[in-house]
Amino acid sequence: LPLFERLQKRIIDGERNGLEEDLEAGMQEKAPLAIINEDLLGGMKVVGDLFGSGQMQLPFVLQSAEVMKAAVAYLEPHMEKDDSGGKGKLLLATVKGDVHDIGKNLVDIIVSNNGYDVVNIGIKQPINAIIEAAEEHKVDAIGMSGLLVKSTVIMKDNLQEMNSRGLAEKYPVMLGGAALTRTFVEQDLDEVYEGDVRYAKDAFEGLHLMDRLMA
Ligand code: B1M
Repeated sequence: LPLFERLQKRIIDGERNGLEEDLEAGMQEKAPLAIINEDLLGGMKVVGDLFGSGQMQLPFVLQSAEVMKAAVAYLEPHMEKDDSGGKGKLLLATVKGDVHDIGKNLVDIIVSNNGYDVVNIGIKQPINAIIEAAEEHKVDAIGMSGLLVKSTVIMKDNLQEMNSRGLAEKYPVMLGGAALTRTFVEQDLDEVYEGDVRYAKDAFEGLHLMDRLMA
């Protein structure tokens, strides 16, 4: 197989042997971010489709996710970056009950490589932990990720909790993850939250949102 098709197939098959060599060769031809966006994410999409249609079992999805993470970790140090920080601070968490973190971690990489400080508190984070970390680190905005349909309900509860604690004015919120839609966030949840709540369809939109918020 040609190099970039092979890289994509590695994600689908969860095949890690030889991954670094292929990524090295790939970086001779294009930027690390282009490899992620054009090749690796396509592989994850195939995995999602196969799993969703019952053609792939969960342990294999996990293997694919691990190869994806290893690939991103290998490419990350080679990315162009302004990691000086100081443009603003974003808290990132995957919401309670949800373990999906590949997308959240991509947002972390893109936003922190572009001059922001990111406090990434990980997966399965209840709203108390999110608020506590936001207050402790004095962040400018809160980002919540979730891929499960039930996570969209949790996000709504979280926004209500922030309203009731009087934190809505203080924290603009950015939401992302495959189960959300722009309409759900920017119309339905916008009516719930007393502060500013926005949808980011991908990591770059997350960065642009931060740029607008901090302008
Ligand atoms: Co799960 N899973 N999974 N899974 N998994 C999905 C989400 C699913 C859609 C698959 C499917 O059925 N086709 C489905 C959800 C269905 C639903 O809720 N209706 C599903 C399911 C059912 C489950 C389990 C329940 C399976 C089970 O146990 N029976 C279980 C849930 C466990 C839990 O959370 N409690 C589960 C487990 C797993 C693994 C552990 C095996 C693994 C996760 C590994 C990990 O993340 N460390 C996994 C994976 C890999 C997937 C799929 C295949 C791929 C997700 C992914 O990483 N995509 C996924 C299929 C799909 O999404 N269509 C699926 C690549 C990633 C870059 O995309 O995260 O969407 P994404 O991020 C994007 C944007 O959404 C955005 O930016 C990124 C791109 O730049 N974005 C943000 C994301 N967060 C953002 C935050 C922002 C801004 C933008 O600001 C804050």
